[in-house]
Amino acid sequence: MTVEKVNHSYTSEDIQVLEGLEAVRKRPGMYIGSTAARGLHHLVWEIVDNGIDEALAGFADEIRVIVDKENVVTVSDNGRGIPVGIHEKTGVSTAETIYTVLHAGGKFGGGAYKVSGGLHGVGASVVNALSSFLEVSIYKDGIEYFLRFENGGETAVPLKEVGPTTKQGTTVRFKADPTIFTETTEYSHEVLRDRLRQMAFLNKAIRIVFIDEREPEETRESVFHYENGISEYVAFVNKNKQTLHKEIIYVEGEEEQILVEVAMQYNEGFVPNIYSFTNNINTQEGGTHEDGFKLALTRVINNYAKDNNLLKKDDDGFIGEDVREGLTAIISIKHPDPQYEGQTKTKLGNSEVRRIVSNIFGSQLDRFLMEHPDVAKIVVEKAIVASKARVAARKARELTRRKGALEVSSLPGKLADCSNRNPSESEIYLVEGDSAGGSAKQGRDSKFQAILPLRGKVLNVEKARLHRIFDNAEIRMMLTAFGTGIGEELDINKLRYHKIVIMTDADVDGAHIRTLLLTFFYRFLKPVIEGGFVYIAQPPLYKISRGNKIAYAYSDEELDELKVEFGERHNVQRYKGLGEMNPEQLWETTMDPATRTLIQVEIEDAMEADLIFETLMGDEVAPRREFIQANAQYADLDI
Ligand code: 28F
Repeated sequence: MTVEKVNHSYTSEDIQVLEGLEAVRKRPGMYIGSTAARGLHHLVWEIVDNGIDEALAGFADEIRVIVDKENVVTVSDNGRGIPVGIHEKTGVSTAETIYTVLHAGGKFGGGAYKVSGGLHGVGASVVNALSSFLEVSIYKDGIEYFLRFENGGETAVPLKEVGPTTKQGTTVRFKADPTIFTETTEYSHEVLRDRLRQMAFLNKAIRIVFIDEREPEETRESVFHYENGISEYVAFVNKNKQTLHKEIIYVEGEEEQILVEVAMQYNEGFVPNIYSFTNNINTQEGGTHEDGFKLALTRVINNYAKDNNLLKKDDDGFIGEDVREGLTAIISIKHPDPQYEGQTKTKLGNSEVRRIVSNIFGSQLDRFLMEHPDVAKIVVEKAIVASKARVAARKARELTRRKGALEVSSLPGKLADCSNRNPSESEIYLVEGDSAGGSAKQGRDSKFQAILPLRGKVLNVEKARLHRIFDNAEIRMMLTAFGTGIGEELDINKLRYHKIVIMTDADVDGAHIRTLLLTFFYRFLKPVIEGGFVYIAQPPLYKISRGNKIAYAYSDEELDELKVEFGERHNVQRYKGLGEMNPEQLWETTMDPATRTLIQVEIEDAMEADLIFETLMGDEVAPRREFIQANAQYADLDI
């Protein structure tokens, strides 16, 4: 790709001295959102983004990320190398300035723009401020330079020449400060791997090498390089799905300095999977690029169907939903000045983008359909089936609504509700099995805890159309209890419990039921997950006792520790299911707010979560079996 103004040469005026790094250390959350795992990973993204920018500017094509056993991270690129001259305003090197002055980057100076990042682009100095040490090596015009900071950005070694080199680029090595990241300084292999892979999908010219020295040999090194970029991303998302046509539709264009890329492919499923990105950031709330795509898709398919007599001239035609059933699409744009809106600032607001994406994508899709009549026929037939199903679904929904099945006035009989009517103080436990449900009912605090026992495996939502969802008794009970409604009619303000706790056995079946529930929430009650209302209960795996002394272990490690503490002659009971605990034990270990551990369900990245669901729910049996086997212990779904 090309980016305008890349040859802008930086002068001191570009760097505005704003505030010192102490501000960052005092209130890290303000700069990186959190000091938990998420904020920790943010440090890596910040440095990686700088390398990606150098690549998008056309000067680098490889980024390497290494995590060593001590969780020290090394990121390097093969670009021009950070400028080494003395900076006019600060009197120290530009490299040192970039790492010690807040907001010192092209971004705030005008001129060249950052393509990558943007949403989090807080600057390299923030990473320095939050690191116990940070080193920069610069390989530029045959000379290697080095500088080092300690204790959150104090210059320990100012820029110095090391000697001659044949290399070219920038390498940054840092260790997150454990006094800031008190929860953890350990990176997640999966989080790093998934995002780096995504970066490679989104930037086809870039090769990303990820080396995790904490991993066994087989998973230590990953190389991500996708010459076909987002087309390969679509193939990746669809890999466990039955696709309807082989060729992935790919469109690219540029207008008013805005680069647009779209890739799409239909599968046999019914749920749309549309993911949009602006400057490599997943715009989870969508925005004008997604709007433009949807408008053009509906318009072009309708026109094609009518022009080719696949629809009658006076037919009402397809609505947007009809042409999006079973569609996997990636929309990626690069914009010099993105404006974000929405609750989580992940909705693109620039209004010109709607028209531009619609033009570029619309005209090229039109042409694609003309040139590929076989694919066009499949797409139109799919939309015809979808539009018929939509009419049927509406009738079914009206029927259910008339019956009052979704009214709170008819709360399900199996629900043991709580007496508190204030949602922010109320919890509902979704409990696997009637017997555990019984224990939970007896053990709970009925003032604020409601219990809903769920029998059997909840409907596999992935395979069912919306109208069939309403036929499922378990689903209807849940929806009635929650009170929000579903899909486009969902009103989060009507949610009757601000904690929805999934409590399943610590075995494969329990993991499966939990995944099914999460799929259902993800597909139909997404705002409930996004609002942070969904939790997973952590029942103990073991009870250890000696005489009157009792303790519970939630992991094998914990059990080992307790065994030592309890000494000889202790008794260990392994809980195979919730049903083996009596009501008091269930309360004490899993339900009492004073002692329990709840894991809040987060969808960090909707796409990765979807892939997990897809692996479990999709039509292909083999990957599902593999997944369950690999996670048999206590399937950690990473969500
Ligand atoms: C591992 C992380 O940070 N790579 C970078 C460059 C190259 C230039 C640059 C960076 C100076 C004033 C901003 C070189 N030559 N990888 C990286 N590579 N920064 S960061 O310039 C920074 C500007 O404000 C660079 C000519 N122009 C720019």
